[in-house]
This record gives sequence, structure tokens and C-alpha cells, in this order.
Amino acid sequence: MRNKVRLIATEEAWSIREVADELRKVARSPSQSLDKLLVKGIYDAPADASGYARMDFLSGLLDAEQERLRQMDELGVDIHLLALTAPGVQMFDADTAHELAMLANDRLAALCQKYPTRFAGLASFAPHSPRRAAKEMERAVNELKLNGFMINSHTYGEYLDDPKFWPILEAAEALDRCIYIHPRAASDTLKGPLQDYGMDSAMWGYGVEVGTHAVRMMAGGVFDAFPNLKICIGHMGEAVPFWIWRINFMNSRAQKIGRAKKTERSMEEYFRDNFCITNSGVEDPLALRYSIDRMGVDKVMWAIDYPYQPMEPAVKFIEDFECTDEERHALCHGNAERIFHIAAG
Ligand code: 1WB
Ligand code: MN
Repeated sequence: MRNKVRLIATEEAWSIREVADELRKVARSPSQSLDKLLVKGIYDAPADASGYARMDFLSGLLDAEQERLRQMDELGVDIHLLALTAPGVQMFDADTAHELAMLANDRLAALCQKYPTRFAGLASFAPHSPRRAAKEMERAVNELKLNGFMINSHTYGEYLDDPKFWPILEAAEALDRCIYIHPRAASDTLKGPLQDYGMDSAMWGYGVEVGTHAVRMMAGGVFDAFPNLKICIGHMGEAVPFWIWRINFMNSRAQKIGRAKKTERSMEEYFRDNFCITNSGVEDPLALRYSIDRMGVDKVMWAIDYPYQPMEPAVKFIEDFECTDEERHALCHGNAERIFHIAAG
């Protein structure tokens, strides 16, 4: 038996009643967003009518101190790095989004203060009004002592390479806190073939959406403007680690013939210097080994994706994963402590 290694799970979903109530209104609204398929199922479905409701993600999302903590105790999970679950506040109007982000941040901070050795938190913000978002980001770090930020990919079809959002990137860089880009369903202009067969969400659409977001940021030269900005993507890097060689090759060719934007560094360099990933929701040892070898072990963190992913198999997966002691410490807690400013245990 090896000694117990500290386990920090780095992409754990959580919500508050007020946000859940607002998402129920979205489910009943005329919005054409592809997110509605899932939002309806989780927040506005009779218990027996929907697959999502049958799985009852909602009670798992609204809970921290009861069943979640009980399972963490039982399985030896030290910390959940919590964040308001997708789609966060991004489907709401700007003012509602801002108010609910602040409320969620206050609640999350209270939870982290009550259980400083069990919970850490990523702050929400409303990207709709980037300057107001930047102020809330400052409050979240300086006053609430939260550990970084969570954004759920696009906001009304717009992505972070758009300079209108740059006050948000500037704030994250200045505060030295990572922005975690979690998926939501693909934006209206990307969603066409993702609407059928359950492809809208975690099976495939989420990875397409966030992979696209990450490549837009790299190819758009965002990291020339913000060289120290750190972005985390989950779900084993949304397939980007697997594609990065080809992204790099084809982007450099496209730059030479004037089809892509000229950037100061290569796509390989942006991915290496500005990104880290977690294995949330992917319990495949081959994919994890590949990602570590491709990106370096200091860039990869363990995550569960609770409650969408059950806790026990995720713990067993990382405990059974074959790696060196040094890799295990980096994956299970060391990287999370460094990247998300979590006190060493
Ligand atoms: C699911 C997975 C749903 C995730 C989610 O809703 C999120 C799902 C916001 O399995 O249906 C996730 O983060 O992987
Ligand atoms: Mn997830």
C-alpha cells in the first residue's frame, strides 16, 4: 500500500437555488439555445419524464455539506474545487447574470471559509459587461479569496478572442488567476449537426464548443496581448492535446500564405505556455498517459466532474493509474495547489 496522496478534484460542479430557479425560467422561455435540451431536463422536468431528472443531478449540484462531503470522506477526496455549473449565468440578461454571479461567489466563498481544507472555489462573472465582470473578478480574489475563475464558453455566441472581452483577460492576468473554460452547448452558429442523437452536450458537442474556443484564442493571437494569461480546459483538454501537432503545422502554413493571423509565437508554444488541462469526466488511462507525455506532467490535473460523473470510479481510476510518485503528486494535488493557489496540505 502506498501512502495516501492528497486528492484535490479540480472541476466539481455546484449550484445555488437562485440560479436553478432562473434556469427553470430559461427552460420555459422562447430561447433557441441548444443548452435548453439539457437545462430543461435538469431544471424543469417532472421526476419521471426526463433522463436527466431521473439521474437527479440537481440535488447533487445543490449539495456540498451533506452527501458530497460524506462521499469525499468515505473515498479520501480531500478537496473539491467547486464552480457554478454550466451554463453558469451566461444565458441570463446582463444584470441578472451579474447579480447571480455575485450571489454565487458570496455563497461559494462562505462555503470555502467554513471548510478551508475541503472546498476551494472558482468565481463566476457575467461576461456580458466585461468591465463590470473585471470588477467582480477583483472582488472575488482580493476580498472573497476565491481561487480562480470559471467561464462557460461562449456568451451569446461570442468568444474570448473578441477584444470586447479583453478587460476580463486583463483582470485574470493581473490577478494571476487561471480562467477555467468549461463547456456549454455549441453557439447558435455552430450547433446545426449537434442537435440530434444526444450529441448536444457531454458526449460530443461540449468538446467541439470548447476546443473551438481554445483554438480561436490561440489562432487569434490573444496570448500575444496577454502572455501570462493561464487557461484551463477540462475533459482531457477537449481533444486539443491530441490535435495540437496538426493545429500547429497547419496554422504555421496558413500564416505563411496569409490565411491565418500572424502571431508572435506558434500554436505549440501557446498551448505549452498558456494552457493546462484536467481529466474531468475522462477515465481513460491511455488518454491520460498521452496528455502527460504530450503536455508535461506539470500541466495536467485530476478532476472528477461530480455529480455528472460518479465519485467512486473517478477515485479508483486515479489510484490505479500507473505513474511515478512524482507524477502522482503533481496530478493529484501539486499542480492544483500551484495553479489555483490552494494551500499545501
Ligand atoms: C453533463 C456533463 C451535463 C457535464 C452537464 O451539464 C455538464 C452530462 C451542465 O453528463 O449530461 C460536464 O461538465 O461534463
Ligand atoms: Mn465538466
